[in-house]
Amino acid sequence: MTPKALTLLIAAGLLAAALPGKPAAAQTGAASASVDPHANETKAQRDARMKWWREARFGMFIHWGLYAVPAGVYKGQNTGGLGEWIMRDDKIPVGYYADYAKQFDPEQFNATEWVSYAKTAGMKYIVMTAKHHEGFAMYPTKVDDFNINAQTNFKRDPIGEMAAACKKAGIKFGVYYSQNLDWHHPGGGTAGPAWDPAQKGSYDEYIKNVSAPQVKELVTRYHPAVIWWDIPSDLTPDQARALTSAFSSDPELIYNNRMGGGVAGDTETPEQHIPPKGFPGKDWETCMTINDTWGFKTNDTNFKPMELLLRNLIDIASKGGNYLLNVGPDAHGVIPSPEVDRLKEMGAWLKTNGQSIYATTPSPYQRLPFNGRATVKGNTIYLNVFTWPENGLRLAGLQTKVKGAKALATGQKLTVTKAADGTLSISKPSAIDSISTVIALDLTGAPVVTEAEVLIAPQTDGTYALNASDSTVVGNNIQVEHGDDNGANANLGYWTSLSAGAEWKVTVPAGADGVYTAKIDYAVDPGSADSIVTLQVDGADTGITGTIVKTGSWEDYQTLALTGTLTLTPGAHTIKIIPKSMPNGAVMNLRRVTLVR
Ligand code: FHN
Repeated sequence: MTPKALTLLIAAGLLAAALPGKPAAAQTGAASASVDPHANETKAQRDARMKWWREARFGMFIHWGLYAVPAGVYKGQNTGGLGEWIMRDDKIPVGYYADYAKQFDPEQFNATEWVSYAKTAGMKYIVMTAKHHEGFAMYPTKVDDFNINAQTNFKRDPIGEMAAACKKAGIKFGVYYSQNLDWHHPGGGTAGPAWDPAQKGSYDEYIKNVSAPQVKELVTRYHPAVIWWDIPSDLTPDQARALTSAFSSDPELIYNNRMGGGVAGDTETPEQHIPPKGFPGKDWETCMTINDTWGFKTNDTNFKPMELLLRNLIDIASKGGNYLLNVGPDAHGVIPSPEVDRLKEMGAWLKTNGQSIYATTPSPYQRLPFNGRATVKGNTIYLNVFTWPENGLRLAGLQTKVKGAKALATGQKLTVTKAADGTLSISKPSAIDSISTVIALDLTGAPVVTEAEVLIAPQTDGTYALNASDSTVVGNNIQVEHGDDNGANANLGYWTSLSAGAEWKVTVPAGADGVYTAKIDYAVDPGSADSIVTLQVDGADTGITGTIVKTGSWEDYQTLALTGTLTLTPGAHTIKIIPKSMPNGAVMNLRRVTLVR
């Protein structure tokens, strides 16, 4: 985990928590039959409604609004935060901010071109900000005149043009709508105290007179396939109903879990991270920036490498989710070229390997013995191999008979041999893709996988190496990050909750029982405060603890001897590592725990 990634993750959590009066239930979308228009639909109806979305896997998020004018700079100072939050972060007065509209003339905006970027990238849908927290409508709303048509010289309708261009290109179009935060209109949420008297007003009036009629306008005028609410609030049932009142005309509409007011919504929306296990049985979508901001910022050039973006998409698909990847166009209507370049490269890979992503179902494996991911479609398992293992590609536990294997990109037939214990070995294709080589395994039926429990035995020197790659993570706030050679370099990262940990099953043969000490190989950012971890055996505390002192960086690994001992008796045991305190919001990147007798 990089410090930047962590900062964003924490920011997202704190952000939600900082909103006044936002109960936890609203964040997770507690169901209520009366206010959610989809609450009573049958599974078959839901499956039919969600079909295109589930098959899509990859979409484009567009954050575009007045914030593209300051582009992260106010009165000569760079904002430390997100581009689209500059009004709130720098407490820009309402009138001053509204004047940015006079400079907003995105003469190069071309909906057909933007949609073509999405299409070339292999994206199947677009979600674009119709109104973000700044309160500025990117379409000619009749609700009031704080909109692109009334305030700027650009007398066009970006939302309408995008909707039309998407329809022409056969891509689904959705709108993002900030229903709760609105820093311009009196009564809109401000995420903390208001900073301008012009913001004072009734929230109820705001919902009734601004949010609800604008949502109705968007639904009836543009018929979006998706409404992307942001951020949830504790709406009353009447306010929630006012927001969804127009939905009856578009029963196919899909909306996320960020409305609040007891509306569960259709999709979970992890932001800036990929949950280690996805959301089994639920529809979910990770939204993520390509650099570190959603709305354009001149000074943010921290663009993620395309390898990471693509592997993120593969990872998400292997867990049954969608990837909504953001672009932040500038005030001229131009999507930054580093973003476009990455999209093109992703599209090139997907052109030959997209079969392993679109309309797939999650991996049947809990863990793979190589650095990569798996997806399934019908009777085919797709293996996305990030790093070809030096000792060859092996796969254990597959019960279904293999008919044949090929490299998806080239069609090259591969040889599959089966060892006595059922482990398959797959021959190496002549062309290896440095990002991911896809192997399609054709089976005689739908894949059935039985995974053997990994029981770790002592090494020849009597120590136990409990590697991150062999661990089972507990909780959704920690994940195994596979390094390039998986085994030695994998680490447990994104470890951001006291309730998250990792465990290993060990077998202790007679003679190997006794008293052990422990050490860990870990790395942590120098900016972090010290966390404390402890080990448990079969759920009981051992008294072993360690204080995680800073290393040089998230990648600078050191060995730390923990204090205390644990006793292992003959038989099988579960060793678990958990944090006791985590003052900095993240524990560490952990490569392994070594037990020494
Ligand atoms: O505050 C917003 C943020 O500006 C951005 O729109 C993201 C996208 O998911 N959502 C909010 C934070 O959760």
